Amino acid sequence: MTQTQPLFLYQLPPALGLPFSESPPCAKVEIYLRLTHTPYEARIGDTRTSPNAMAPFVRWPDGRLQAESSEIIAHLEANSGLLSPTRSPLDQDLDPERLSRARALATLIEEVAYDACLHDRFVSPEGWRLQRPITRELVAHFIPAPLAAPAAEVIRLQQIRRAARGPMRHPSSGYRLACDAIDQVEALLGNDAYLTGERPSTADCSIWAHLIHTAATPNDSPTRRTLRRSRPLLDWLLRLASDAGWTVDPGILNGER
Ligand SMILES: N[C@@H](CCC(=O)N[C@@H](CS)C(=O)NCC(=O)O)C(=O)O
Repeated sequence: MTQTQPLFLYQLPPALGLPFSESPPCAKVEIYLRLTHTPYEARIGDTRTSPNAMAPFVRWPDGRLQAESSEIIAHLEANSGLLSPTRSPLDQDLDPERLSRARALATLIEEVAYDACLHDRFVSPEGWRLQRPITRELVAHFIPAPLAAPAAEVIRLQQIRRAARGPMRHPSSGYRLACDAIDQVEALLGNDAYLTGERPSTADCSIWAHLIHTAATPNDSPTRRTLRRSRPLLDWLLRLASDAGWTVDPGILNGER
């Protein structure tokens, strides 16, 4: 009898005292897998073996490799019985109008909040002071330890270039856009438990992964301040983490630790 291969999720390891990946796109896929009770095995991913040279990527049970967090989730949504017969698509039967607003916001957050987070961690001198040991530790998984320090500086330069590819090219207007997007997420959440009402959606997974990293970044920024001011958003971040079976110290998110 042939043994079915599990789904392998290749991702960057946890950092900052959080129990999930230091990379928002990796955390987005992992929370989706957990909320849908999809069986998987998490592995540290070497981006040199990824189809798009980035993490996350997965190895499907048939052996194919696939990258791009949104495409991985879309494939799982479209083939919900693939890995677990009892699994339903996360976005099934949600209010279509609310779901489409949440998805549009997810696209915006992935662009502006992600780049703001890169700016916080890699461009800002204080951010890099705090991020440098995390990046060194990450690269030491893949290359000989003596090369980790110079490699981390190369990665910093790459991330500085990536942070400046969109609105964060002009940090003051970039941060304004990102803060405005966070305000829109708060407005969409309203008094509900999730962005799409009583149940979380794929948009919750995406926005959650980016905003929990914004809140947990150890150095101050306009986006972190905007987020930390919002009790409903902080509660929503903790609620989703708990639904996924993760214990997150609230002090990491609200600065009281
Ligand atoms: N659009 C991609 C973005 C993935 C991404 O940016 N991954 C980062 C980690 S947060 C990465 O692997 N960076 C390595 C690099 O840029 O060389 C997705 O959603 O999967």
